[in-house]
Parts: sequence; C-alpha cells; structure tokens
Amino acid sequence: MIEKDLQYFTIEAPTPREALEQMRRQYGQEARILTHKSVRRGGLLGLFSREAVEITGYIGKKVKTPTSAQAMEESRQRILADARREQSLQLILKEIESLKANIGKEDAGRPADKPAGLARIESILQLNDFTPTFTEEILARIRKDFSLEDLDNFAVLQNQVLDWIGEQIRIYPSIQIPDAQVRTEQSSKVFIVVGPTGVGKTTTIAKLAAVFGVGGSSSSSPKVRIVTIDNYRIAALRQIETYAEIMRIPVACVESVGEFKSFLAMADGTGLILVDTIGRSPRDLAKLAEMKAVLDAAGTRSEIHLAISATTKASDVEEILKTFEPFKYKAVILTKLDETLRIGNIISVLAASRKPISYIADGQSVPQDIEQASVVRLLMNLEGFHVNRERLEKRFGERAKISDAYWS
Ligand SMILES: Nc1nc2c(ncn2[C@@H]2O[C@H](COP(=O)(O)OP(=O)(O)OP(=O)(O)O)[C@@H](O)[C@H]2O)c(=O)[nH]1
Ligand SMILES: [Mg+2]
Repeated sequence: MIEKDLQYFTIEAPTPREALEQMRRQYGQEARILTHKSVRRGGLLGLFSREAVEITGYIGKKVKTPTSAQAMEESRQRILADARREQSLQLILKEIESLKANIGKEDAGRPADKPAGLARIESILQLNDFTPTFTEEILARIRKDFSLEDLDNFAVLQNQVLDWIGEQIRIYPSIQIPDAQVRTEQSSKVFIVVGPTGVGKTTTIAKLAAVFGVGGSSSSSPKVRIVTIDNYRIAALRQIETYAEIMRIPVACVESVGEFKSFLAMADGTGLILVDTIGRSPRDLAKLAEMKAVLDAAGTRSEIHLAISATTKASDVEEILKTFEPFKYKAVILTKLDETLRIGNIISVLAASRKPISYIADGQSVPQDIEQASVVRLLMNLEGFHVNRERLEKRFGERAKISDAYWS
C-alpha cells in the first residue's frame, strides 16, 4: 500500500517570483503549488497599491508500508536494480577508460564529445527552458570557438554565452511623444496593444498612460488619451475607465472604422493615443480580422505591439506570433515576467523570429511595474549563471525603469 505523506505550507511574498523563490529555497524542487492569489495592500482600486502574493502548496513523500509478500518482492527488485546499476557502472567505467586512452591519441585542440564546461552550459540552458534548437546553436558555437583548455575556465565561458544570448535579443525603442508645439493630427502617436486574452493588455495601457501622461497637458490638447475597442464587455470598459478617471486621462470607446476615424480627427493634437483592444483567443480568427479592420483606420502613424505573457510555453508563443502576423506588429510587450523563473523559451522563439521586445511588465501595480525592455534585465532573469551586471551593462546598456519618471 502506498500512502502520500503530504506536508502543506503557505507563503506570502511581495511578488509571485519571490514567493516561488522562497518556496524553492525552503521546500526544494519537490514542492508543488496548490493555490495562488494576489492580496492587495493599500491603494485605491488597485492604483498605486502594492500587491502581495499568497501561495499554498505541499511537498509529498511516498511512504511505503508493504505487506511481507510485497516486501520480499520489493527487496528482490531492489537487489536486481542494484546489480543492474553495478553492471552499468562497470560499463561506464570501461567507457571512461577507453575515452581516456583515445584523448591522448586525438589531435591537439580537437574537443572531446562533451567536456564538463559544455555539459554545464547545456544543463543551464535547459534549466531556463531555451529551445533545443537555440541550445544546440550555442553549443555548436562553443565547440567552434573554444579549445578544450579554454573550456576549463567556466567564468569566461559563461560570460561568452551570456553575450551570445544578449546579442540575440532585439530591443525596440521606447515611445517618443512629439513636442506640444509641433503636434498635429498626423503627428500623434497611435500605440495599439493587441494580444491573447488575459495577458495584461489593459493593465499595460494603464501603466503606459500613467508614465507618459506625466507632465499633464493643456485642456485643448491632452498629452495622452486612451481609446478602447473593448467595449463589448461592460467590465472591461469599467476597468479602463476607472484607471483613466484616477489618472485624469480622457478615455473613449469606438466600435467601428467610422467611429475610430472620427475619434482620431477629434483627438487632433494629442501626443500619444493608447489603444486597448479586445482580448481574443489566437484561434478566434474572424474576430481578429474584424478588429484589424478597425485598427487599420489609424493608418501608417499607428504602431501595433503584441502583448505576450512570459509564462507562455515556446510552441504557444510561436503560434501567437504567427496568428497576429497580419497586424504587422512592430514589437512584443512581455508581461507577467514576475510569474516565471524561466524565460529561455521566449528568448529562443523571439530570436528565431527576429522580433524585438519593447516593454517588460513584471507585476500588477500601476504604474510602477513596467520598464523599457533591455537586454540586461532579461539576462539578469536567467537562472544558473553568475551574472556580472556591470559587465553586461557596459556591453548592452543599462536598464531603464520608465516609471521612475512618474515619481520624479
Ligand atoms: N503578475 C502579473 N499580473 C499581471 C501583469 N499584467 C497584468 N496582470 C494581471 O493579469 C490580469 C489580466 O490583466 P488585464 O490587463 O485585464 O488583461 P487583458 O489582456 O486586458 O485581458 P482581456 O482584456 O480580458 O483580454 C489582471 O489580474 C492583472 O492585474 C503582470 O505584469 N504581472
Ligand atoms: Mg483588457
């Protein structure tokens, strides 16, 4: 008979990431999450509040209380397994002996099959969920550029690998709002966020509106306006209206091409028009086409960005990138970075499709949990590497927490 002896725990931390890290630290790899909820602390309607995260979970240990027949069978199996392991060990030892003998005969500088440094990098890349193709490309570069001797210096090796990963990450520049004096209808920036359901489009729009709306506006030409085409759902409309009201930013709703065109004409002189869209499943192609027809009304001055949650697995990211391709999005906004410890999957897929990242969102708090995308921020998120931040900043430039502007 096998029983599960479960130990339950509850952890509260400022962010999901810290909660996950604390769980790993305290309870190890075996720990499993049962529930996960956000607890808000202070603030008004989520604005300026600091959220905490509470997770509950368990660690399970299998406890065996066998009958005597089972006990005999089990010890028989254990002895057989030990014997097999012993045999495999003998085989491995033989293999090592023959490898040792062969290394001496190999040409100088030709790498053996998988030296320790290479294997270590491979397991770090796997730990971070880099795709097999991305991992293989990095390993091939190491084999090409590093001699066996160089591979012994792991510090040098990992710095080189971090540089190679960093070079694969493309960054899209942050929004530039034209000066008030030169703003016309045609010079307003129209920044549209599309993406699958629930990834954080509306929250991102609210964060950007707060950050870029700093400095206020004259009553005739607001610096920032929000427009939503997500007015089919009352709750969605209320959500953005609430944010807009608190931030004193005008918000409008449009449903058709005609309405969007009239809105744009009316919004003449606005610095930045942020467009929140309907959350759509990538499979809902008819609705996506309908939405695209409305967005096309903004013409060439509009810029579409695709929001993707960092928790999405590689194959789904590929599918989302493809489905939203007709929108000709300029860059990807990576949301919910705080909810995962592994981002190799996203880095791999974006590198393969050559798509840049514009912003990174890492929490529910408006407006603080957003920053301009930077190579350093993403590399700092990788697990298993000893990251020298200063070196990376010299190589790739510094992080830019755009919401700092809000508080200064
Ligand atoms: N942890 C975390 N949660 C986020 C982040 N961004 C948004 N959220 C949360 O994700 C949930 C959905 O956010 P929304 O902004 O409503 O997502 P959406 O894409 O507009 O959703 P739909 O309009 O329904 O498609 C909310 O609970 C947000 O607080 C983030 O960066 N990190
Ligand atoms: Mg929304």
